[in-house]
Amino acid sequence: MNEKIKKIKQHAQELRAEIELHNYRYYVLDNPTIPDAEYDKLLRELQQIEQDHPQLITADSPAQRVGAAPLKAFSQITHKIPMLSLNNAFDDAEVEAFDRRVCEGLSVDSVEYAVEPKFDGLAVSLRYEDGMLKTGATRGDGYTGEDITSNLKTIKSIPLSLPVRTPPSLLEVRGEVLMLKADFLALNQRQLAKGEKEFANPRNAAAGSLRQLDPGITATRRLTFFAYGIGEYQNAHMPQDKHSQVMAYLAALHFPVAKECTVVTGLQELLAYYQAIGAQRESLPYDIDGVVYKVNALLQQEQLGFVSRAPRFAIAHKFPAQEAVTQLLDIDVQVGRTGALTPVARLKPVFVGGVTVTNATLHNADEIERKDVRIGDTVIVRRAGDVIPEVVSVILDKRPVDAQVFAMPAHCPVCGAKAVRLPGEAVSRCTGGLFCPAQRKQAILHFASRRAMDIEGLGDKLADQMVDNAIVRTPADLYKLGLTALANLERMADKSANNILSAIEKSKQTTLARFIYALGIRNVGEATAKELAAHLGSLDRLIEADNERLQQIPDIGPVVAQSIVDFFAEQHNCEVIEQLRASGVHWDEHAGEPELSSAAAPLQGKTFVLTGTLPNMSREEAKESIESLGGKVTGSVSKKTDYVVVGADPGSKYDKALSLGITILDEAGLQALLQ
Ligand code: I6G
Repeated sequence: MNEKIKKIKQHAQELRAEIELHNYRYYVLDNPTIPDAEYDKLLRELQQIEQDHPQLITADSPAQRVGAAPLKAFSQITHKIPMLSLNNAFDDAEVEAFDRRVCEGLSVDSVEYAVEPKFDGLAVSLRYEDGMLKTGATRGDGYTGEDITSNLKTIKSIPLSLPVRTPPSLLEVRGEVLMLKADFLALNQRQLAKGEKEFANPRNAAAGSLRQLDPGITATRRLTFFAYGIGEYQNAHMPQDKHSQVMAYLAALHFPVAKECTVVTGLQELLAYYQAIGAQRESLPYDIDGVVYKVNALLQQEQLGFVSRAPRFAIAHKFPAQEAVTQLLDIDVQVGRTGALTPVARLKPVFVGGVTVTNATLHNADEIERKDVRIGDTVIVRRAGDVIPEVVSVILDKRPVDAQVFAMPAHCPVCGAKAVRLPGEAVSRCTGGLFCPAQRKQAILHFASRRAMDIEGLGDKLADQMVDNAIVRTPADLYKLGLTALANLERMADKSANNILSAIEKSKQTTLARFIYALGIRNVGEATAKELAAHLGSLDRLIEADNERLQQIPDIGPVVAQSIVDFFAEQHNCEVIEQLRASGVHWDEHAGEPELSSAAAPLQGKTFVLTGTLPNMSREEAKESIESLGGKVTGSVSKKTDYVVVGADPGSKYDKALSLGITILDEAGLQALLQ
């Protein structure tokens, strides 16, 4: 090789290392350090070199992630260590039984578990030989899967080679391939734009993308990988004590590991983790269908062993299914607080997302048309978390011949006022304003709701009666109510009327943020109300603020600003506010959030050492968080160290911590502890 080629080879190698590091920062740490254009420049330069000098191409070159030729069929790969399935638990009692079996099997009272979200994706195995990604396979039947190496190589969060000088001679990494919710929505938009069929959910989209014979197609679909464990390995510096340490080892090798992985002890902490992840489920960037619990100590895992095709040391605790099939019996139209007319599907009752659902939103006329929903259809209904159930799609094969097409009414079904659909808006609105009883009821319900003025006991039945009997027309009327007027309502005894009056009285003492939210200004939700209160500090400043001033507040754009200006320009709204203030509704204009008590120092006496780069927190942030709860951060590991927090590329402190058996935390573990 002449000198010039040697230099080019060296430069190509540097480019590869640099590009893979940027891939890691972008796709795994979610913390890019260069602009996209700069990254593209590096990749183009490498592509050019490899095009000009094909003899310099390496198997782990990021320029070769895309470009493998389409296959005729997938070949088979045998998993030497089978990819088993997990047993499922569908309720707390089944988890309790699992924990009891584990404790009895180990003759202990309580067990430490490594816990993680269960991704709704596809299990795969990645085989690295001498540090290079050689093959990647689907789980298949657990013993034999399909060789999808070229497709997996297009996933940029999967390392093509291991970033260590002396890699294991063999390492199989197991994990799940999935599509992030945001990438799924973007893909479906592209599918629609091309006139192609949308995918039903991120899992189907990920499965469809991974099973492409042409890796060029897979490369256009943004897939993500998360490691959950290992298979075969040889000559690896593999931690031998705990599963959580194995996960930290994989994170140090640049494999994506879910931030939510952590360690808990005993049944109560398992169930608390399930609740905590369940509460976050909707806001997570990926779909999950449960959580996984694994006995953390590897020796204990071995002791427990396997039963038929599943480990005894692990279980998946599943969330209730979020989708179900039922029949659409009719479509009604509901009138919302802002007059929006929403078509609502009346359904044959169906159990989904943990409750029986009888109604589901159809959003608006465009959505009904796009999904081609007709009365009488068999439909898929989705209820995710606290989100209103919705009709996702129609099973066309099951459409009866007499299924009826639905048309939005031209008039408000409650007050009869004209319904209009403004240009650019997806919804029709009732033009009746607060003369429309439906809008009045909704305004009062919103005003009284828990996150607004929190008037306990004022639910939809009572709001209906108050409006129908004309004893309440605006929220201000609530504070003028007397016992007789309330007690005269149907099914309202003196005692419950008194309770409502006390709740109304109690609500007079509120906060500015709650009051702003309670007003029901269009486009002003709870978070925006908090921003407005924090930045303006007084209601009068909010009333006086013009569009320009409002837009100086973070997260407030022209649409929200205009809604606020329009709201206060309406004389009627200002009168209601004055009446509310005159009735004694008040708040401390400059009160901030309550300070944390200085006694809250749960990490008092605990010593931490930080090593490596954490995915989301800087070292300073991690140190500050630990110290704010009373913990101490030191620079070296000793027997006195309680926790070593390990990020990517950890130093010798990590090895020392392993040798001393000190608890290793990754960033998610630290976050859990801080919480
Ligand atoms: O932690 C895990 C997540 C998902 C798993 C797992 C899984 O299958 C889709 N499967 C096994 C066998 C184990 N852990 C041990």
